[in-house]
Amino acid sequence: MNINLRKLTLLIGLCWGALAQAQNPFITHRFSADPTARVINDTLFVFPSSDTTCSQIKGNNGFCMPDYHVYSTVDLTNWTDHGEILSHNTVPWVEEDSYGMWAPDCIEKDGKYYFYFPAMPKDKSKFRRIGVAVADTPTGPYTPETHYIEGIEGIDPNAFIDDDGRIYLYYGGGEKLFWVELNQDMKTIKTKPQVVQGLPPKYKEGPFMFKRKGKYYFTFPHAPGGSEEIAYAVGDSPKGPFTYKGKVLERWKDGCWTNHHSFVEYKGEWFLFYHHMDLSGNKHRRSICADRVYFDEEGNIPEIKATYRGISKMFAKDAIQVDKYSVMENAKVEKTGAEQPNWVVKRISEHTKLAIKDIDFEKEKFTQVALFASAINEAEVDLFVGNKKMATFKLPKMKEGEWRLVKTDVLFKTKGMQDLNFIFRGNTEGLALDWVQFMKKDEVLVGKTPDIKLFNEMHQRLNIEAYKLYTLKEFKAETPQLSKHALVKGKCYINGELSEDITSVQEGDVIAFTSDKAKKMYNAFGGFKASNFSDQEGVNLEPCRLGGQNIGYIENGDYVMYNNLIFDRQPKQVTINMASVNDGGSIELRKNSVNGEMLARFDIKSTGGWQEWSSLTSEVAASINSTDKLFVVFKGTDGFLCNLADIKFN
Ligand code: FUB
Repeated sequence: MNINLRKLTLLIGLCWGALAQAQNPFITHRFSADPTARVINDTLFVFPSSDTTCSQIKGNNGFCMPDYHVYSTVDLTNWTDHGEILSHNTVPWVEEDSYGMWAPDCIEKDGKYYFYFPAMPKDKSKFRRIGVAVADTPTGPYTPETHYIEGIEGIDPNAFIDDDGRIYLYYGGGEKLFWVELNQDMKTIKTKPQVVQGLPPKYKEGPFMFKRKGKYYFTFPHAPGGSEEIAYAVGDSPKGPFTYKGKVLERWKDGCWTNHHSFVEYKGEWFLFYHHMDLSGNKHRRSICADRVYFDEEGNIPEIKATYRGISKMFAKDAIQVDKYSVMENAKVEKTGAEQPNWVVKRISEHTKLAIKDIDFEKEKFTQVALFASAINEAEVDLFVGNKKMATFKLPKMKEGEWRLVKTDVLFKTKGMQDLNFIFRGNTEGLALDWVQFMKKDEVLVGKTPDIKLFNEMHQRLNIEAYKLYTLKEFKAETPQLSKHALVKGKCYINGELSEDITSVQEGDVIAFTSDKAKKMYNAFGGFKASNFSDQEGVNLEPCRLGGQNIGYIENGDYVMYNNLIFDRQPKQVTINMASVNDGGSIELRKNSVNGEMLARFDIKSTGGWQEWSSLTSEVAASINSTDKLFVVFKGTDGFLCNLADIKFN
């Protein structure tokens, strides 16, 4: 599989529609670019384009962009994917399978939603034409007009309705950008296209207009040299002319040539939405991000720094991933070597600047704070809330590669929104930070082990959530799984001390596991989720429309293995729930190895969509019992073969 590990991590743990802990990028279950953010009835919607992987070059400029999804949030943290609203094969005037659905926009007028998009026309009259589709709700269904808007051509439409009710459409990519006034029908032009005046030379695209305190802000990606920065100009009329004011977001210097953005005011704050390729490392598979915008007193936009912190809510009571910083200088974010990847801050020195802004302490009375860190020398980390020192972590000398949870009392209690700042002292060579979390006295923090991989396996199998704070009562309620079908042979540390007895946990203790021997078992006859595998090669997890997660991104030769199934009798049949858009290939259930005795075999046939699920049943051709491993092996040719949601024997 060539999906990178950062993606894998971010995909794991998401459920269909709801993407928790959304920092940058904030949509991670699919690639998306060119985000236009709009506030509609107290909800923040984002209308981006979709980047996908084509097995052959399709579309233009290496982009493979078949459709549009719409996303929304009400809390800046949990995003809902409302699914596809339009595709290259659902618009009458668009060339089928043209993969050229570039940057869109959507705007409300008189209770209707007008979705503007550029696409390749069937009549091949121009590189891109601009069309409109109309809906009664922001999430659709959208009905596309049968023909594109006559009289204009180009990419990246942006609609703007001024306070006097006049409607403008901006668009284009090249040395020039254009504006045109639309009729009140929103579907036809009222004036001839005109060049937007006052902009600097060189390539520009993706215009986005907004009005603030009577000023018109004409904003655009601009490539004066190298990749695109986001720039702005201001004027006194939506028709211009504008005065160029400079850049608001620096260009990417890592190979992502494009950027494309929008500005939006939501619940009294301003935000910039944009895209980057950090998740994929591939400039044709971009992901959407957002950061806060602050205007100065004159209405200028001081340069915005792209952060990993993003705009989501972060709470002191949760594990705050230090790599989701707002400001970092003289340090590096690196991936740990663990199988289940994780990012940590490394190469720290006393010159390191590290801040994570806007952490919500709510009204909680936190008395302790824990830092998950690795240090090969004794070092000290001061944690400041604003500019007041709240705690000092004294990190002991650890073994190379060892991670420990270091807990300390806070020097004062705080509440509400606060910024965290870190200062480093001592011998910081080899120092690395993973996460920090605040606790109250009666809480038990189930901490990570020195071995991230083992801990992840533990919490996956025991169903104990990593980073979660449990009250002692909750923790005890969660742990009955330690008995019965679960088997624990590993070590448990309580407050760093090896402990034989997990039930002796006291209030305020920190628990760390160092074994992967515990195993949650599933009844093969009850039906179990494909995602509950014990091992795998090549597959990823993704949100499943049926609930939970399915395994997906499956290619030829990938497999999943289960050594966690209880067979209390010999099964006669097996039923799987799979989805695919392709015909061809097979799913093989085998015993004990990828080439083991065949239990059942299913041909892969299209179900009409990656989330259109279909049940297939087969006789079980060989014996199997609880001591056997079940291998599900995927065979086929190029591309993704199928998704698998669950398996049930009977
Ligand atoms: O996403 C395809 C194109 O790349 C957009 O239309 C441009 O704005 C650039 O982001």
